[in-house]
Amino acid sequence: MDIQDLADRVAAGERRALARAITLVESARKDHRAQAGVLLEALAPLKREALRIGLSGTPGVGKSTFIEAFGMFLIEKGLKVAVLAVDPSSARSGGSILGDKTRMESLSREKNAFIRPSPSQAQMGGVARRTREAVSLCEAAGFDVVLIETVGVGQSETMVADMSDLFLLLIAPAGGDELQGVKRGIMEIADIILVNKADGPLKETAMRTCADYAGALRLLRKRPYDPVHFPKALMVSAVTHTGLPEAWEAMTELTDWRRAEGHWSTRRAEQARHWFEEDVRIGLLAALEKGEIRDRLNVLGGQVERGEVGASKAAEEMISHIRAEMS
Ligand SMILES: Nc1nc2c(ncn2[C@@H]2O[C@H](COP(=O)(O)OP(=O)(O)OP(=O)(O)O)[C@@H](O)[C@H]2O)c(=O)[nH]1
Ligand SMILES: [Mg+2]
Repeated sequence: MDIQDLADRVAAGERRALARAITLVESARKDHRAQAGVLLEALAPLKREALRIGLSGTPGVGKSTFIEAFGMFLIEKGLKVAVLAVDPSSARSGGSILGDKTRMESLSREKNAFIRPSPSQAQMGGVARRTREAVSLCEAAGFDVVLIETVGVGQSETMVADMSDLFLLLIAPAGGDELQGVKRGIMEIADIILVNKADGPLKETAMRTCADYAGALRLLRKRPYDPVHFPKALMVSAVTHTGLPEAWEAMTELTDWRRAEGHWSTRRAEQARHWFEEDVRIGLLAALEKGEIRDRLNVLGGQVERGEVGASKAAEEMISHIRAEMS
């Protein structure tokens, strides 16, 4: 494969080249990893930046429908929109991809849109790296907005928030006790909560739900990277498109403020550092599973099992062994 040619075509915004490039960064094969590295290095000097928007919400809340509507809204504003899905749980079957095809029908036909479904079954570490690289590729290809969608399970929300400039949480209208169903940790990372399905008979419930969340957000500790009135809760309807301009306005207001106050670049720098350390950690953990080190772990593990040596003592010995191996 000619990597420089692929880089040139990605840089020219060719969607087929972008799809191929993402397939390359998704591959775990050693030679592909090396090529992916060359590709990303070749594109880095472009220094193109998109607005990275993380989007989460439980199954059925309307993520796909919202992305279709909001994506089209952005495209009508003249923006280029990429959509990446992250689903490390493999909880969803192939059915939802089929569902997405019908739910993102207009968007998938747009030449200024690019939609990429989630790579199948992988652990969080691998998913994070691949998604970050896919985001970089979309930026290099000249997309203005990259939407990173995740279903609300496990650690995936924190992971997506840690690679986004803006994190949206989509909520369905529901009675009061539902509020407790949303984990506090998720509330704390949300920049904007969107109560979806604020239409038809659900509208009144949506209004109450929105007020409940607005109240809950006010009770959270103030974050230094938020202007007044943020984080906030808004109502939208992915079906009738109500509230989409207001939601976009809120996103723009927040990101403009963060840029002006220096939080945007600080946050990106911190995120880059976080992912660097995370990759080192993942690499070290992977090294534990290989060759001589794995053998040693097994031997010491057996001794611990048989009560021949204490767990802490064995761990100390293991770590000194690894240190000696590395120096
Ligand atoms: N009334 C109403 N229904 C909506 C709205 N948005 C989505 N729905 C409906 O809610 C259902 C689920 O929508 P999806 O967009 O597939 O939800 P999702 O969050 O992508 O679901 P998963 O992919 O399974 O996680 C569909 O029947 C949609 O038509 C909305 O704004 N109003
Ligand atoms: Mg969906």
